[in-house]
Amino acid sequence: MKLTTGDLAIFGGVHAFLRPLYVGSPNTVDRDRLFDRLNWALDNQWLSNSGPLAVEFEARTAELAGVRNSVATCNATVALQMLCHALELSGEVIMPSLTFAATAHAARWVGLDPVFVDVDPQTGQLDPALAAEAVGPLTSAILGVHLWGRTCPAPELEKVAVDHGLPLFFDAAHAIGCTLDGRPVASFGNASVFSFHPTKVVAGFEGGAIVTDDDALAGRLRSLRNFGMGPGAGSPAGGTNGKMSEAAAAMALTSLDGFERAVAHNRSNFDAYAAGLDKIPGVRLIPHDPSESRNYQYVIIEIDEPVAGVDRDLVLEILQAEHIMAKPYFSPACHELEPYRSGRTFRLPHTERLAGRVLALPTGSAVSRESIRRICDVLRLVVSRSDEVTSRWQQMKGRPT
Ligand code: T4K
Repeated sequence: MKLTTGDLAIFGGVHAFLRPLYVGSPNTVDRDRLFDRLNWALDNQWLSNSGPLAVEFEARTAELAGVRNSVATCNATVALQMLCHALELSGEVIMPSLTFAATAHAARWVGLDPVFVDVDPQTGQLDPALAAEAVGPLTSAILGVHLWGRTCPAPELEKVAVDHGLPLFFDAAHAIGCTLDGRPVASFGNASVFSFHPTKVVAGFEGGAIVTDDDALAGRLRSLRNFGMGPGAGSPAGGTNGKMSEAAAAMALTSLDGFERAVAHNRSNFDAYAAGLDKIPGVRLIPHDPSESRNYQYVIIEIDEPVAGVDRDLVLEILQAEHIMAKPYFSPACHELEPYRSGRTFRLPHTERLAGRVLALPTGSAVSRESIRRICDVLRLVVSRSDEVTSRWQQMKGRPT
């Protein structure tokens, strides 16, 4: 256990972990089951183009999302792009800025202008009242994001969308298996998009899916995914290659088999963080609401510098020196990135504040409760000795103290 600032790796101490602990390490899967599926695909001599494994994965993800259709894709970014085309959007799309760049870039890539709206300062989720205020003559849709697997206020956003006659869709990249008052979050709005990137709770090497109750929309998406061919064809966008391969589907199915185990492990890790971070001044674990069930794949803390005595970026540097590879998800927020940053005249105070304060901590099957205890010990030491930590760091960097 580290007792003094000299024990911290950033000041020459021994790393808290020999091997780096990553945010987003893929959850373990049953390898025999995975190789059985891959062998089956090879024996079957059908490796892509809506093969049996991708079709099975679609059925299982539709059921989990509580909707009739799931359209499996190569990743979530292309899925979002295809969905923008299938919904025939033009002009502006209202969305949060506090999200991964993919949300905004997907819209931009298909010629839409993201209109960024601020978030609730406590939850980090899109503020529906501000979304309503942002609706203008060029608005063609609202795009909600279930950030960190928390639920964005989907029923309130549905009301805004209905009031203004706008389509509503969700970036649910983080939110497979999440529910609000028992209802799968991916069943809100016109459609939702999941990601099955290795960093996600269900991973397909790469992969995505669009889930929807709208059969006609699903038909258009299936055609767009396959070069614009087949039933549902005729989009002005033509089509693309957005298909999920059988190898990705084999991995995603096997990962899905272990979904409940992964969530239970993540939940136990979340509780260990909650206990370990309790009473560390200025370190707030973004909580969950009793109305939600989550997959807990993202554990997010907020560092309140005036209280903690250290800022988020220094905490990040200290943790990484310990081989605790925390990530500042999501900083900078999208409106601070090009191509949105240049010429920007507006501010998003809650987004900017949170983007400067949040950190994702490692979880998933590679992370044990004992590892979490050590991570929390490091955070407690840093905050309890924040003055000493800051002045040593300033000396080390040759900065005036
Ligand atoms: N919408 C939202 C809200 C999203 O968060 C994302 C993706 C998308 C849409 C788009 O989904 P996809 O098109 O990707 O399906 C990573 C992922 O690449 C990205 O998929 C994910 N969100 C984002 C939150 O994280 P980076 O730039 O942070 O990646 P990188 O290389 O720094 O890796 C992240 C962490 O994961 C590191 O700690 C290392 C670890 N890692 C990563 C990989 C690939 C592993 O341990 N093993 C691995 O195989 O974007």
